[in-house]
Amino acid sequence: MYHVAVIGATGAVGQKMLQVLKELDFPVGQLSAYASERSAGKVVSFNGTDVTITALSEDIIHHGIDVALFAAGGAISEQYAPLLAEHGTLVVDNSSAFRMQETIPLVVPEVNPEAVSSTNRLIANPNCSTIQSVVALAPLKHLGFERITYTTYQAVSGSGQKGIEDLARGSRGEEPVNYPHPIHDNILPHIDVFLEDGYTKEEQKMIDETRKIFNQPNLPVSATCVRVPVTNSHSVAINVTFSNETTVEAIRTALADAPGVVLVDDVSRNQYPMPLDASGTDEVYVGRIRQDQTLANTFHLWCVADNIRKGAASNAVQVARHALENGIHS
Ligand code: A2P
Ligand code: 11C
Repeated sequence: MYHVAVIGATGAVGQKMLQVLKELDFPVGQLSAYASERSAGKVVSFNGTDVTITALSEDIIHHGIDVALFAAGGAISEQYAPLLAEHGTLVVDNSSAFRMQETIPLVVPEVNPEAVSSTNRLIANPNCSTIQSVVALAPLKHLGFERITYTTYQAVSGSGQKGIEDLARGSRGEEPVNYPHPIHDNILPHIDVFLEDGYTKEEQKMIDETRKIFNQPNLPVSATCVRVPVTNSHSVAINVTFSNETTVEAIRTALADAPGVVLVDDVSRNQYPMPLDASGTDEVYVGRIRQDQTLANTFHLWCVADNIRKGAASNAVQVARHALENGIHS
């Protein structure tokens, strides 16, 4: 059994980590919850028990933590995650701070478990949109990826509690606080900051992380990331070109057998993946599989997953479990 810490335990992802640690039967001997000074003394619930929040400080290295799950944003991760890892804690970081560092594994257990080596105590959790996309694509890797494009439809829960509140505000006719425009009854082709080339950072994360996870640094990948007025679960339209010929039926067969994937693809009965069905689960749902009529060996896939669970909390817990099973922490 392990002493497990959740950093950012009052946030949307941190709260879900507490729930998922229990639901996925993670071997928690002791649970410690950390957040900012503002939350010190508040309580959160783990496995039916109240846990008092500790204000995060460098003292944490003396708290005997075996496994730390970080969900308090990049700046907090930069300050504390390497420090804890140096002191022997296995750290899984949900921020983007370390994802593209060469020596730090970026892991989705169903996709690239081999990226975890026994020497690395700091492991990065990919972006939520990336996680569900690579889970949907991994079973097709044997066909050879030539090119991938993503168009996302991302829920407001991806922005944390403040995104959910802006959608609620809009539905009451109030102005947004978190987003630059109303999200209620609207869509925003804008997630994270704009970069010099006109892409957003969210789009660039999907591009870079896909290349790293599939170990194809030069793979042509492009993305358009869009915020939609959905409370929870991201959807991604994927267009993928393979080096080898295949069929819709062969893709369906590969996905039906794949770990972490649920095939929902029966348009004769109006069956396709939707956010309302994905929310509250850890699977990635894939459907609307069809040939692109404009390009050879190219297919469309539609995939939906709970961005707070598989896209963040559940994947982090699964990564920690995988690392422990592989002997990272004694
Ligand atoms: P707090 O509630 O005390 O501000 P979300 O992404 O849903 O907004 O959550 C962010 C999480 O990160 C919260 O748990 C928040 O705690 C935590 N956090 C923010 N700033 C700090 C900090 N300086 N030290 C530790 N945790 C922090
Ligand atoms: C969103 N995907 O929906 C983002 C949230 O790099 O971990 C997660 C950002 C990240 O806004």
